Amino acid sequence: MLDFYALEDLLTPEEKGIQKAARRFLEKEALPYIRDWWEEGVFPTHLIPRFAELGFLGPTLPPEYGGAGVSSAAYGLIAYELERVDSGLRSFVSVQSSLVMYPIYAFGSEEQKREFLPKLARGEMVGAFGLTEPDGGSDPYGNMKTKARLEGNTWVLNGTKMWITNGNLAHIALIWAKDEEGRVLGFIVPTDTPGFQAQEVKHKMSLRASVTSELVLEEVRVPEALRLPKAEGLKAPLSCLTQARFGIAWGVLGALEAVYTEAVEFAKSRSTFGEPIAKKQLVQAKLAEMLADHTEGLLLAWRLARLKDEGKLKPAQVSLAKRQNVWKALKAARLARDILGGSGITLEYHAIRHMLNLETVYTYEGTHDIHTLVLGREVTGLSAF
Ligand code: TGC
Ligand code: FAD
Repeated sequence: MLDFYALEDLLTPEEKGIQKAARRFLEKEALPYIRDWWEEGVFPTHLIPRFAELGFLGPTLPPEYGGAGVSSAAYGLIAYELERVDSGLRSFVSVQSSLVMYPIYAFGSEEQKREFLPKLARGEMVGAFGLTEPDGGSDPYGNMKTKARLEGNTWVLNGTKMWITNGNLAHIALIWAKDEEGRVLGFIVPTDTPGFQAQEVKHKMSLRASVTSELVLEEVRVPEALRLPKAEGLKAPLSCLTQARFGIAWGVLGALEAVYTEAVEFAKSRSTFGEPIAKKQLVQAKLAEMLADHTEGLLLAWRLARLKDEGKLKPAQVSLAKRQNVWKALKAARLARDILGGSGITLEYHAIRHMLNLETVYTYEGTHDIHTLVLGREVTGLSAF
């Protein structure tokens, strides 16, 4: 791992082992093929059982529910290694772990936890998280048109969700909907329920090795037993986002390492005006910027992980880390693309793929500007949304 400030000294032996094992596996089974998957616009579903074997799915959950009970930093390092290959691989794991397993664990009944979590951990079941709607994702409450109406002991769901990762792969979708009083409730919806349809979004120029879908629910009937009993109000889905944003703050540093390493190697081997471009001050300034950003980002992510395990984490701290680290990674990918010159526009190199992926990461899980406003509210006490 790129580690300018010896962060490894702050990790436990277990955390270091998890990071190294993840890197070994991904270098052999994912990195050599990612360019083709991305170009073909496919997610490598054959890796799902391998992710499960390696404990990537719900790793922080207790073993009784299929997790490994590892630390938040260990989860962060898994996200880092996945996103060093591609943001699409990290997205799959983020959704399954933070946006599907976490809410079932935090807001589900004991029966729901025992029924779903072990299958999700084993990768036998894939989940999706449906919060965003076509009219706009930044204001999930104001734009939520999906309705849940109670008929006897059955909920009837109607609405449309947009940009849903894993939508066409999922066996279950967590659907957030408003009841007749406008309260936000969460439902575990088996995707083979009559009236549920997933349509894959095509022609994406970002996150191509990830499945993104529109979900349409027409009179979808779900028993009360599949409603998350402890989830009431927008706070429930937002607290899932806090988990996923934490993983993103780590993950994008993996992408930053990938583009930085590639740019350094290229700069040393490329000569203009009789000497390597690595010897030019303007190129060195760009590389120094990337290294500084990676180093700062890693320290931020590590501290965030320890605060999380100590139960002291505030959502605004996660907003700051998501905002800063994604911006740093995107900036680095653009700089790396630049250093590579014309070669930087082809998929022969990783920079442009990471750059295009990171445009999505900049937008999902709260756009850069939404996190700016979260911080603005934290500082001033005034909401500028
Ligand atoms: P607001 O009044 O601020 O909050 C409502 C209640 O929620 C609490 N809360 C949080 N709790 C936990 N974590 C957070 N991050 C929280 N943010 C707020 C808050 O304390 C309040 O609780 P209570 O007890 O008072 O009711 O709500 P608002 O309507 O003003 O909205 C605030 C805003 C704009 C920050 C929020 O809506 C927001 O985060 N918008 C961005 C939406 C977003 O990030 N969507 C992501 C969709 S999922 C996705 O993109 C997956 S990509 C996955 C992948 O492929 O990797
Ligand atoms: P909008 O909310 O319409 O925002 C458009 C622009 O307006 C942005 O620049 C935004 O910053 C700005 N803006 C909005 N409000 C304000 C304001 N108050 N002040 C200033 N500027 C503002 N969602 C899910 O629920 N589940 C998923 O699995 C999921 N996966 C995704 C995968 C991909 C590939 C993508 C692209 C998105 C995914 N999303 C998912 C949706 C994602 O969370 C939303 O795209 C995101 O929240 C932004 O919503 P929006 O696209 O509707 O943009």
